[in-house]
Amino acid sequence: TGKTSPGRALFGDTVVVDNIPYQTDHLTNVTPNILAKIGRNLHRTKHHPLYLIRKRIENYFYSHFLNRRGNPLFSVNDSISPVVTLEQNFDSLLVPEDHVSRAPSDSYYINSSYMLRAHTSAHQCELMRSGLDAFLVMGDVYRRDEIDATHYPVFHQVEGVRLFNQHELFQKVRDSTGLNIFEQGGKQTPDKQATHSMETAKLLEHSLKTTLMNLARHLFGQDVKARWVDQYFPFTHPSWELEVHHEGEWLEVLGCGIMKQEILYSAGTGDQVGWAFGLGLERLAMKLYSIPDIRLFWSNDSGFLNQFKDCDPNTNVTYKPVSIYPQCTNDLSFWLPSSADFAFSPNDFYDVVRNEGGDLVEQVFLVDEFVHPKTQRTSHCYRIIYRHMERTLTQEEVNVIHRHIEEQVVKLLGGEIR
Ligand code: FA5
Ligand code: MG
Repeated sequence: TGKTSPGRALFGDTVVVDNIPYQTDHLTNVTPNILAKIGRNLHRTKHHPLYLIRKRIENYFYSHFLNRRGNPLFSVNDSISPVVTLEQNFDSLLVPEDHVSRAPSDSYYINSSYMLRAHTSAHQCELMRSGLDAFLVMGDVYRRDEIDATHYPVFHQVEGVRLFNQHELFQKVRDSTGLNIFEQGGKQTPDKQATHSMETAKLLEHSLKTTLMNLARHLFGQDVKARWVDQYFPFTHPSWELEVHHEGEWLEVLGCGIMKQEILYSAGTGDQVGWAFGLGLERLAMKLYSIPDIRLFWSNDSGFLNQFKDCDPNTNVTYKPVSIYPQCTNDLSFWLPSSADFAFSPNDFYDVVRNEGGDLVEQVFLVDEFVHPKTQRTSHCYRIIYRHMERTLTQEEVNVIHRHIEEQVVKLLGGEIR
């Protein structure tokens, strides 16, 4: 359709990402605020807490997994561009056409062919195709998501993949004669894929869960409280999530599973089997260093950064909040555009808020939704909580930002302020 998208309204015909121009189209929904995060590379910034924890993870894999020659088994890739094709992020991983993660309300699209990766799994296929059997990928990932203390639209993941041939998988089995990694004419069950033998499923699950539980112990100590929860991912079966206990609650820190055989097959390595995981660096760092709010990772404030300045990856640091400044709360109500213009989602509003308010916005939520009985128009009321991480905000300052948000709601989203 010839209708303008919020992306077109922001950038016109071309948007420059990582120094490369791209034609905008109806799917374009990246924002200047998000694009400004590309190249920050917090996971490669010396002494940043995300760098320290990433090194701790790397050291675990370097010291515990060696190949026959005594060299590290896992190779590390930490500088792959976050700009990927939809094929890399979704199709290569068997994500169905109608899966929620493909919705424009959930991912950042540059246009109909390119996007900002929503997970580091986007690189699994290309790295397997290049011949690697064991690798880690570390990088920034981008998602349109809620706004609160543990969610941020840019965060960092570490992907791990390990492949095995028949010999490697059965190496530690006492009598492996007659065992086969594949099984013909089998069926998929909750415990295994159709082409895998039961032994393959059990050995891979054991290897994966021991590797990750030992990583959790390496990070948080021998008596870390952690549990496995069954999960679903389109690219693994069976799949699990690991949760660790943090401040009285279970915090999900990673997803993992046995890689779908179809994916290995299309990567040209169908005679192997393997497991994969993807973990969230911020969540782990928040627990390890007692960092209370995910926005702090983006702070340039010396009060934050200096607490990690002299640390090496093995130092145990406990972050001490500099001080807690007061919040300002403002509500904003508007009539949604009629759905003929474009399908409005709350994430469209959250992006406008982030764009104008940046990290001064601590939380946004929908407090009221209302349909006018006569006109059938829908109105949303959002509550925006503002707080500066390093000083007290005045109500006047907040009002200026709030007014800018109202203006953008009208201009970009076609809303009508009530
Ligand atoms: C994934 O991204 C899968 N690619 C993980 C995977 C890889 C599964 C390989 C199987 C095989 P998920 O969406 O659950 O899964 O994200 C993984 C982790 O990233 C989460 O456990 C969490 O620690 C972190 N995470 C997810 N969303 C956010 C967010 N908005 N802010 C901060 N961390 C997040
Ligand atoms: Mg998850």
